Amino acid sequence: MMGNVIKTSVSIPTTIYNEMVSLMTELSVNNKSKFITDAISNYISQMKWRTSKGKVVGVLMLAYYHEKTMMLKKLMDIQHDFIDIIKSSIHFHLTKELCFEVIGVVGEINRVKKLVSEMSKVKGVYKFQAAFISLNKLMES
Ligand code: NI
Repeated sequence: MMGNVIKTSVSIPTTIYNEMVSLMTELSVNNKSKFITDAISNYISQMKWRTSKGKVVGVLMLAYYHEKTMMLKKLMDIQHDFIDIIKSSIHFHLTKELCFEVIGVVGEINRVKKLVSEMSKVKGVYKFQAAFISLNKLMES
């Protein structure tokens, strides 16, 4: 049960709205307000680390086609530039062409933001996602 609620009005692109409705149908979810609340809540926790201070810990996930050699070199160069905060990485060969990589990162927020920004600028990466949490918060709880 939700506590105090606020009624608000937002504009959503039709394509996103339709995707939401079909996902709700697939998942047998009827409560649109709860669905949107959960989505916003997830997004907030996904983005919150960017406002934290001190150290953050998390992973970068990338999917890419390894035949794009220029992109691959750029990805490697960036990782070598950030060896001070990159702790580990795992590479999965998904298909003959497609690779999936998870890069483990621990470091000062500004340094991590710089890495995420550099990585996200690399053209030709099929999927890129960053998931981080504040190390301070983690140690408090
Ligand atoms: Ni591979």
